[in-house]
Amino acid sequence: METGKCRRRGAAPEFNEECFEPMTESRKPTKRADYRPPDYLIDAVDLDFRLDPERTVVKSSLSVRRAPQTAAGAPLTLNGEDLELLSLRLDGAVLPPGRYSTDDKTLTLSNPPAAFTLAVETAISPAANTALSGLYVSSGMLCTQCEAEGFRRMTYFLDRPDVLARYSVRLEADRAKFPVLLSNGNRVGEGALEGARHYTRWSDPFPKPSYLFALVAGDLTPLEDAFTTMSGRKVQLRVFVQPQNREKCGYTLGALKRAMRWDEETFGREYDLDLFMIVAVDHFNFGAMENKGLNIFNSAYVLASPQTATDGDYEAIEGIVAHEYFHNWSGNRVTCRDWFQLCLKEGFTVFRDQEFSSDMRSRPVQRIRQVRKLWSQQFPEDAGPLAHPPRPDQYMTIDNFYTPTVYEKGAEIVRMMKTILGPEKFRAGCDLYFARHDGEAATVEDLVKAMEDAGGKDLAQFRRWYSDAGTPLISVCEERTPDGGVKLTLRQETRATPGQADKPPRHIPIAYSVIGATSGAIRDRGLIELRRESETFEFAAPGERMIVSLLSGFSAPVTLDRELSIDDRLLLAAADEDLFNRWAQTESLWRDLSLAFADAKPFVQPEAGLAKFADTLKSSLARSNDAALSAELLRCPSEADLARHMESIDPEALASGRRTVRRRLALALKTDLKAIYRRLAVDAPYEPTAQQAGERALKNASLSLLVEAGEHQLALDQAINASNMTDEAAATSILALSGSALKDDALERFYGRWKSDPLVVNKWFAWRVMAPGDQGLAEARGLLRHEAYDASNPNNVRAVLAAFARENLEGFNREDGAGYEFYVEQILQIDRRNPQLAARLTTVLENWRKFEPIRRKRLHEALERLAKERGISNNLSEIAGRLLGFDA
Ligand code: B3K
Ligand code: ZN
Repeated sequence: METGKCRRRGAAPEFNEECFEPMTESRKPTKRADYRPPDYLIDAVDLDFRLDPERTVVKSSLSVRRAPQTAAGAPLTLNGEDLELLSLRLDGAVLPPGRYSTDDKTLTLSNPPAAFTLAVETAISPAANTALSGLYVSSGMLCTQCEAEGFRRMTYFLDRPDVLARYSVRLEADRAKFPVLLSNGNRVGEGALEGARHYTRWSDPFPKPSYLFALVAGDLTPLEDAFTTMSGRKVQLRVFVQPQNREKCGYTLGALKRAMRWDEETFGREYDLDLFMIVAVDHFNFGAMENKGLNIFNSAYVLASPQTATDGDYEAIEGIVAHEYFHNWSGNRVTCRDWFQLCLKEGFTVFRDQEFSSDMRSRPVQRIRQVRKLWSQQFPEDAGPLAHPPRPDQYMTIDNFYTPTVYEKGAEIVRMMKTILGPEKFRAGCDLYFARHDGEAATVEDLVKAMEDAGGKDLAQFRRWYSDAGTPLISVCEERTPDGGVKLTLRQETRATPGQADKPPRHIPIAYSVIGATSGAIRDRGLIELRRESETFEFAAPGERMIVSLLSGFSAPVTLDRELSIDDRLLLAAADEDLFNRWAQTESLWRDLSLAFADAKPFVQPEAGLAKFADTLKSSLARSNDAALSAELLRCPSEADLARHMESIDPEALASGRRTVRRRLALALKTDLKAIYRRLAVDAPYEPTAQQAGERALKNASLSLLVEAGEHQLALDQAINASNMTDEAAATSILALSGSALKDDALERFYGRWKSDPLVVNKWFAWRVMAPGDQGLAEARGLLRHEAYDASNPNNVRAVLAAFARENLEGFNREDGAGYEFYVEQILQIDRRNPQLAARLTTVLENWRKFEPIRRKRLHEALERLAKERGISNNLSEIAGRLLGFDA
């Protein structure tokens, strides 16, 4: 029995609130508290696009009316950026210059009537739009991205999510270059025009905010299917891709149909238009976009064939297709009142796509992947200078708030509400929310209120999850009671984050089970609802010593600080009924042993611990009947994952500690791993099923350790003979990252084979920059000049620069600071073309204060250089300022 003392952590760290945001007269943050409903409403919009990559003319006719609360004569201010204003008419009459004014961000009508039609004509240049926001060119096609504030880059508008209008759209373009012309809703007309041009007309019956508008023009081919909804309506489904890719979108179409059926069965949500379209584009700032009826996707999340996509790619496609489709209700039918409520649509929709993937695949393995992502992306954000509440209070640039906190923690908050209410009441809460707010722009508060009303539970304290930043730390103190039971004292504490010094206690659901230490039998299970700063819970003893397993299924996004003996940890790793917790114990042993061998964390008798851990892994593998789960058990956390647990990051020590533990365990398990590898190496025809994917994952996890134990040739043979991309990519990347003498051979073969497929080449770029030792920088520099590298494509930029900075801990964080200098140079160049991408790349440096002093100093210098550069974008300046401003 552990009898650790109930400890209190040190005082909250100091922070300088004034430094949170570098503020000047001209740059003031937008604040949530300043929200006011719009002064004017726009009921209908008629848009007419004369499309041309060099100069597109946009005619817009807006039916405007004064909002009930607005005083007569109040000015109307529309948003607009980078626009050439050609004409402006009010109720048909040209507006004289004295009746309106413009600046670089707005157009203001000084004294408009109560209701009127405003006709605006603007010109824009899609070809010059390198920011990929608004209307731009990608591989010869024209496409839009309007969320969050891209619509204003096409025409003047009330570009805010609480202005919902009905859109009708006419698109006109050269027929040969742009044979397909698409927009939201239903196609209601088309025809030929003089001069080899043509047009289509679209009408969307559902009022929507401008961020959900979309258009696409290009030479595209659809893959088509149909879906009959639960009420018997037939919906046409079309996935549009460039003609050469038509064979690669069948999986996407199937995933869409599965998502549509699942949302009916699980949430009672039915699709509402007669047509649903997905379009793949090559140049895209993120994964995909949920425009009403016309989702636009990064082609990396549409195109897949067994030869070119891995099991991981298929899984990502399924999840993202579902995510965007689910937005049709959680985001489109019920949208956000303002961008501070982003988490309302994103957190809820991530939760919905996570549940979908869990139903399609292994639920425990999906939970492991979700939590691993949370740990690697959201926990560091919460622990550093970019920490912010899931519902932020202010922003300089909303683009910078599409964060792991809004998405992943947002999903965890919805999951906790389900855990607290139970599945039936949670579903009733969702139904109530959709029924109450259909067709409206809602708030986070509206969702919680619906849960409260339907669930009959007070969630007042729970709301702090939305308003407070930071990850609660729960210290666990255990004592034996006189009658042999266990008394657990749980104390919660959340450290200060930017702008939030004091953190009142939160309402935290902690699922638990009680396990007999000798028998391994489950004695009890239930849910603790921790509400106070410190609370004690007692568990009766049914005859043998018990271990209480806490946080089953990772029931809350918190960190546990708990001392358990190695034997108790191994018992939980072997016997916990909760498979997530079984994995979590296993992963924590991989981690703590690696840190021990890196001299970064004490471990009682690490040699003995390693030997016992090897035995537990062997028996877990022997007993498991879930191959995907076994693969997860064999995975040592990455160097970046381990670094998060170091007081002062020393990349070389970490790499060496991790390598030692992997090698020692690989040698101890070699016979078992070989047997697994041989058993699973049978080459069945490839299917992207969860079952087959799990088996390939286990085979390749075994291969990875076998290479660590010296079996390099096995990997090269697999790379050469593989009949699918999963096995080929796994073998090639294992060699590339191992530093094996066979690595160059494997990488050369791979490129030679796939150089004509840009999506596959992105994988190869990432492996090259992840080269072990100090080769990464030279590789990254070289690849920026590579024949296959397109600096205007964010997928390429991420595959080289983000992979280098995020995944190559040793190579990027060289002691001489050359990695940082290179990275900052690149960010500054990218910022001139694409500020969203530049700012996103900069967030990789959020953990700069966690490094040992020499690297920390160099990182500080690099960040200061960024922040001081003249003329950088607001996006970049906000991130650089926040990184430098807060000392966590
Ligand atoms: N809603 C989009 C993200 C838009 C990002 C804008 N900077 C995709 C998604 O989350 O579904
Ligand atoms: Zn989303």
